[in-house]
Parts: sequence; structure tokens; C-alpha cells
Amino acid sequence: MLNIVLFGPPGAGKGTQSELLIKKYNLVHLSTGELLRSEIADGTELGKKAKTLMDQGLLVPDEVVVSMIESRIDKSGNVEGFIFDGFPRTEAQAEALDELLASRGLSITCMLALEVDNEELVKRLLNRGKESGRADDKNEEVIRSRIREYEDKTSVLVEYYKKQSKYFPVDGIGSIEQIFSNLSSQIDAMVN
Ligand code: B4P
Repeated sequence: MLNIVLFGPPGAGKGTQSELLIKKYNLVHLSTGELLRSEIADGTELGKKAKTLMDQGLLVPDEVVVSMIESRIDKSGNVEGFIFDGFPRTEAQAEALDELLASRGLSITCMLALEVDNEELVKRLLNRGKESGRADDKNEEVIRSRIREYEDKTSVLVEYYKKQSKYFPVDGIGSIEQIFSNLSSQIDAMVN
């Protein structure tokens, strides 16, 4: 199985590239951001609590996202692999993911990390905010809080996956096609 952690700060292109990678490699896309937004759209209790945090650019509690991911993995049946998009975002989430995969005889193949500078991230997200209606993309302060959350709690995961020799950085600046081609080359080099 090919199990990829697609990593990067908010706006790095994780969602964009995931859409392309799942088609090429026949993978299941697990995006915690999308799962949370669908809970919000359905007006669930979980969604209401998550919205308050997401609107401030803060992470939602680890146990919430871990149990969402666990139930999606178990519902997926026999698949060729998963792309974890926007998950894990803390060391506790990374440990929980390793444990829950190991208990099913699975493991992470690699972490592909999209590298983009902060000013480009802010520009992309404000742009998306104009079109998508996403509350957390509309306000520059909220976007900068999300980047701070990433720097404080998420960026440490580079070390976590480096220790496992699973960390592969990829330049996230350039055309979507070029970045997709670079990600694909990394994956092909690993599976062949
Ligand atoms: P997410 O939904 O994961 O959103 P994101 O990281 O902001 O966006 P993503 O990275 O997917 O967007 P993309 O770059 O593709 O998270 C939202 C919130 O949910 C978090 O802030 C947090 O509160 C909560 N959450 C989610 N997961 C969590 C977890 N595990 N634990 C705790 N809380 C969690 O796209 C950005 C824009 O860039 C798009 O407009 C796109 O068109 C553009 N773009 C992409 N590639 C480009 C390129 N090469 N050049 C120019 N523009 C590009």
C-alpha cells in the first residue's frame, strides 16, 4: 500500500495536489480540513465546536481529528492507499496515526512536504477567500494565526518523519503541473 502524508503550511497546495495524486495513484483522499468543513455544513455538535476554533485560525483538538481519521480508514475497505492531507498536524496526531496504522498492519510510506514562503501563502489564501467563501481565508489576521499554529505545532513533524527517513521536501512554488510532476517523480522513485 502507498500511504502518503502530504505536508505543508496552510495554502501550500496540499488540497490542490491531493486531487491530482488520488487520480494518478488510485488513492483515498483523507483531508481533515474537508471532514471538519462537512461537519460544520451538517450543523453537528462537533462541527459547531470546530467552527469556533477554525474561525480563529486555531487547531481543533487532537482526539477529534484522530477519531475522524480512524473511522474513515475503517470504512475504506480494501484500497491501494491513502493520502493524508492536513493530517497529522501535531506530534500527538503523528504518533496516533502510526499506532492506528500499525494495529492494522500498515505504515506511512513517506511524507512529501511542500515548501512555500509565508508571503506567498498569505497571497494565495486571501485570493481563495475572495472566491471560495471560506471564513478562515477572508481575514489576513486569521491566515497569519494559521501560519503561526503551523510554525508552533506542526512544523516539528519534519523532524518526526526525518527520524524515520520518510521526509521528502518538494518546492511548492511554480505551476500546479510542475509541482505535481515533481511529487510524482518522488513517489515513483520510492515505489519502483
Ligand atoms: P485545511 O483544510 O487543511 O486547509 P489549509 O491547510 O489551509 O489548505 P490547503 O493547504 O489544503 O489549501 P491549498 O494549499 O490546496 O485546514 C483548515 C483548518 O481546519 C485548519 O486551520 C484547522 O483549524 C483545521 N484542521 C484541519 N486539519 C486539522 C488537524 N489535523 N488538526 C487540527 N486542526 C485541523 O490551496 C490554497 C490556495 O492556493 C488555493 O486557492 C489554490 O488554488 C492555491 N494554489 C495551490 N497551488 C498553487 C500554486 N502552485 N500556485 C499558486 N496558487 C496555488
